[in-house]
Amino acid sequence: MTMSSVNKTDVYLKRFIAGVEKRNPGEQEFHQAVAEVAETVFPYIADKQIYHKMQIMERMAEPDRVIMFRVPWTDDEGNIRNQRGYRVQFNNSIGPYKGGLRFHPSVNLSVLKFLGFEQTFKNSLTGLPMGGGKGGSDFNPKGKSDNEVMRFCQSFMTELHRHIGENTDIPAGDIGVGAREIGYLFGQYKRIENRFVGVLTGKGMAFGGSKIRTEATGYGAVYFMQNMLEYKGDDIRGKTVCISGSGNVATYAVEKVNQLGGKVVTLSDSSGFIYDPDGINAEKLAFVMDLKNVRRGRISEYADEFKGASFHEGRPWGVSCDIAMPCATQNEINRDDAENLVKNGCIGVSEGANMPTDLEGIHTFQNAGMLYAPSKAANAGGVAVSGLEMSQNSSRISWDEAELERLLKDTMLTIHNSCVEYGKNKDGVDYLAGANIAGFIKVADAMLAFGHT
Ligand code: NDP
Ligand code: 2IT
Repeated sequence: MTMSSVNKTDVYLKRFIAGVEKRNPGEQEFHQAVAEVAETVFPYIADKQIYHKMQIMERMAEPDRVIMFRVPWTDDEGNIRNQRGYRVQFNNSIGPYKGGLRFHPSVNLSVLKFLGFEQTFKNSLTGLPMGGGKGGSDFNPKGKSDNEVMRFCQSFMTELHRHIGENTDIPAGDIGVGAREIGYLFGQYKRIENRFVGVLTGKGMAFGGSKIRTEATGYGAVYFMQNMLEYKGDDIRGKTVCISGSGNVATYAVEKVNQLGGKVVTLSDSSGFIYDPDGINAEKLAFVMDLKNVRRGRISEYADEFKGASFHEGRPWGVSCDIAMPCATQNEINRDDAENLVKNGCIGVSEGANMPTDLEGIHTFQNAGMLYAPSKAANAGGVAVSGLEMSQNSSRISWDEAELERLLKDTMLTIHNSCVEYGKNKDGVDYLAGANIAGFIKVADAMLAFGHT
């Protein structure tokens, strides 16, 4: 690119971001996600006038539709409670809307639009025919009884059912939505519609679920890290890993790191983190899974249970490690956290959570020459196996575990190689640019084919 084309790209980019900010006032997370993609896609399309003429990025930054609804439910004391439910159907250019549901008090339109936008690119990277969507509620499952969670899920689905379908929009889990919630949601869909179809993924094995789906996001994020290391002639074996979160993604990331010969020394939740210099082995991991999934307790209990482990307030990024895997939530690594990781010798980051690193944190990693795997590539294993669950449901078959794990592993390698193809430069691989551009091309070309839609 010449100097003047660089300047022109910069002008277009700034104008585009300013437009997004103006049209979506106050939606900080959404602005952040769009800016992160635009910073790498605008230079790529600088000399491809058709994408500008057809306003592709402008249209991609606008959800197809947003559905917002009231979710009344009754708590165990008989009080009527009221929550807000959402489904953001972001883009169905390459397949039906697909993406998780999040139940967390922080859920709002900005958060779900950022997640739906990201999901569109992520799903494109998987190579499967899935568009992007996301939904959820500000309902807080923490401290609620099973019956309260059930009544909430039933009320939520009583509205959502009319907007989704196995060929229209297929939700799944995310923060606060796991096996228990998917069971209640699926049961209510089936009851209202009187149809047994694969309208949700992450289902239980007794009613159409897929093997490996529960493990897929965490496993996939570790495979992605292994792929980046192998590309440089290195390996995860013997590496010390800091992981945040202690939910679905974090716990299965621990399991795969252990299988590949690494050592995980931290886990966290919203109260703080535990540090275990001896490593979180299979026995300790089984304790964490029972604690989080069955007893629904706090990660601090780990430090009471295992000698040598300690609990600390805050986030785990001050602990010295070779590899960091944020697997809790968005914006959990800022510039200070990133600088700490670099200073302590961390060489690679694989994002299990969605957008866990803010823009300054990302630039810090990139300037330090670290291996940085953005979430839309690193955590795509979860939705990829969801896509395989959809295939199994529609053909009424179920594949075995070995086959699904092979497919997951192959998918993560294919995504890695797409990032290399579009992100390779003189200094190595810019995985962020590679993921954004590779994800963009397929969706953009489908939109071009549709004309002015
Ligand atoms: P879970 O609900 O199973 O676990 C979430 C974990 O993150 C908990 O330990 C939780 O702690 C912690 N956490 C949540 N919010 C915050 C917060 N605001 N501050 C600090 N800690 C927090 O969710 P998942 O493991 O499914 O999801 C984790 C991340 O991975 C999310 O970003 C999600 O979008 C992403 N993801 C999930 C996929 C999946 O298949 N499940 C697929 C791809 C991405 P606490 O209990 O204290 O709230
Ligand atoms: O962010 C994600 O990719 C998910 N929460 C999983 C979505 C899915 O449809 O499996």
